[in-house]
Amino acid sequence: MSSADLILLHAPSVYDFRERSIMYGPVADLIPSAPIFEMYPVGFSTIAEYLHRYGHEVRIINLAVKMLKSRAFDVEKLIKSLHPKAFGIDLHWLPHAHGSIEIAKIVKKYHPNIPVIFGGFSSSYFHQELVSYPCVDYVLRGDCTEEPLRRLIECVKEKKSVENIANLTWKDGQGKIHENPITYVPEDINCFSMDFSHMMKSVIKYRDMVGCLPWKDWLKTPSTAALTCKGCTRNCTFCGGSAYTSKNFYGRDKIAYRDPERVADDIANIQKTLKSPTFVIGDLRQAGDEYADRFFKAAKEKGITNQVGLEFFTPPPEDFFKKAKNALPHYAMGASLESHDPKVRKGSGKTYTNEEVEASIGWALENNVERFEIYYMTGLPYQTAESVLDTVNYCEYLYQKFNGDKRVLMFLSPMVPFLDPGSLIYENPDKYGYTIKCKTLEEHRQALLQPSWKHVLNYETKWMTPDEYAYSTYDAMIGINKIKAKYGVISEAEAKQMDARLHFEKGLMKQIDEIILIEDIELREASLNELKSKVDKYSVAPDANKYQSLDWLNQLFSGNRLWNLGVFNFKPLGVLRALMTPNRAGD
Ligand code: B12
Ligand code: SF4
Repeated sequence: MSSADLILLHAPSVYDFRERSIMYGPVADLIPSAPIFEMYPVGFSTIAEYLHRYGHEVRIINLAVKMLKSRAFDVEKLIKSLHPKAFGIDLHWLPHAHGSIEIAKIVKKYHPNIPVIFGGFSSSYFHQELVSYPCVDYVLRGDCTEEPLRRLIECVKEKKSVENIANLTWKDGQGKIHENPITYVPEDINCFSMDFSHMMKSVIKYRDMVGCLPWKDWLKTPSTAALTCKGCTRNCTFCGGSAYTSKNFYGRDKIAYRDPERVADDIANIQKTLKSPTFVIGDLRQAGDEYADRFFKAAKEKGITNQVGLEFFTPPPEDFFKKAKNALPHYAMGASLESHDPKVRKGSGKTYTNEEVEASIGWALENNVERFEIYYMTGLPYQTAESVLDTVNYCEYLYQKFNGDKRVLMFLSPMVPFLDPGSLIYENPDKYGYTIKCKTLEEHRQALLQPSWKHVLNYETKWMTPDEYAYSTYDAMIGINKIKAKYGVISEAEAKQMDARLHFEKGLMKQIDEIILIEDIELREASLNELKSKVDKYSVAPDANKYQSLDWLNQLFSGNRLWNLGVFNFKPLGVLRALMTPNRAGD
């Protein structure tokens, strides 16, 4: 089997999660990943495609999925057997602070002379501390690393100096740290491509299906993404991808867009291979209504029939939904309202009103939207326990207003496990009424090992004690679940399972709170370990099911839908087509 030039490894959030007893709670309730965040960054695909274009072979290995799928999977044995020119590890999301560095240590143990490259948002934020770990050689900063990484791989291959590579933090032979400025910040992202066929080629080339999976249950409920931009025009106060964070920490002054025709192309290309929903990342109206119009026109011309998920940052007007209906036979909408409470929503950086949102929901429902997902979050500025519980009443009000329309789906989760570093709140905690409990990368690494999610948090707000925060969040989730069952949005059986899980976790949290008061360290550890099978039940057990985020996806793939004639178009002809027609936008 040929060896790749670069092997990209994705670590679990906590490296030894298979041994540790940690109650992760609802940390990953609204995403497809399990609570060890086994999903790798979309950027792995753009990196793989870009480097491949320049003749460098890239292999992606999702170690986290392999570990989740098999208790017996031996990480060290696999890493020992690999011999690329360089290893890349993502520390994009801060929740990977523990796992990513532990994996880097293993790489260095077996391959002391193979360079280890880190990248991603959290790597960029903590780059100096990160490169000071002996197991890390290079950190590539910024939100676009494809080109600097290409140059770095060439320098590694040709043993050349890296002193002129943009965005690179590196150590020289004497261990001195150098910080090359962030000068590679593309103004548009047309030259990158989410080449999905790379994943399938890799499966065949390395005979490793599991290692390529974006997340554990991807084969059961596949979905894909299409990117409209890098950076953001908004400043949500809790967000580490905001305009403020991008400018101050990733060197980006201005958002970079992908041409809307290319976004439509990306979706059409995915459709050649898969009958799965594609989520368009970023509000189509962020660059103005003309951008959205161009996207819809191109989507119609391409004949996109897969379901397309759209999100909004500000509620769209009626016209938008008419155009969506006309262009896309299957579309869904999603929005993070954060709270129903105007003061809390404003504190999170969003200024639109409930009336504006409700008008948009009405127009979407009239214009054939297939799902309208609404997300709420807890742990925000001005948010009291009372306000959290009031959100439940607002959910009921919405179902009443829209006659119990089952297309309206509501979800709530806490801001977990961390408040994003680089966000407005993280950088100005006093101003927003927060206390930041972890400042360094190492503090975050240690926090991740705490026995329950309430203790992992890197922040506290002055509006709720940690207990008020955790319990009001659970109570609101329980309340919303009941309302969804009442209006038939979820089945009685699903509601019962979810309810059982939430009460079970509330109870466990109380038990853990008592155990951590035990002074005898050995007895404390033993008592925590006794809970291991219980804490894993709804999180990292191989058959765990979170019951919140994926119920609609499960329905999509089990219901009698158009695209449910078999999820994959590539069996077997599609595989060949995908293998033979690489999608290289920007070539
Ligand atoms: C889309 C998105 C998602 C998607 C996932 C898409 C995916 N698989 O990548 C979903 C909705 C599932 C998601 C989930 C989460 N997200 Co998110 N997400 C975003 C969003 C909106 C856009 C990111 C994006 O599309 N990037 C574009 C792609 C193409 O590039 P990329 O993946 O970033 O990769 C590039 C660079 O980062 C870098 N890079 C990345 N990895 C590596 C590795 C190496 C070796 C190198 C060299 C370079 C490199 O190079 C890549 C190519 O240029 C950002 C906000 C924003 N404005 O950016 C938040 C954001 C990244 N997410 C964030 C968070 C916190 C999360 C969650 C932890 C939330 C949660 N508790 O559920 C989870 C974690 C998911 C998991 N691993 O299981 C934070 C991260 C802050 C931080 N520093 O930790 C952000 C900044 C804002 C936010 N709060 O939402 N997210
Ligand atoms: S949360 Fe707000 S600031 Fe962050 S990416 Fe989304 S819209 Fe932009």
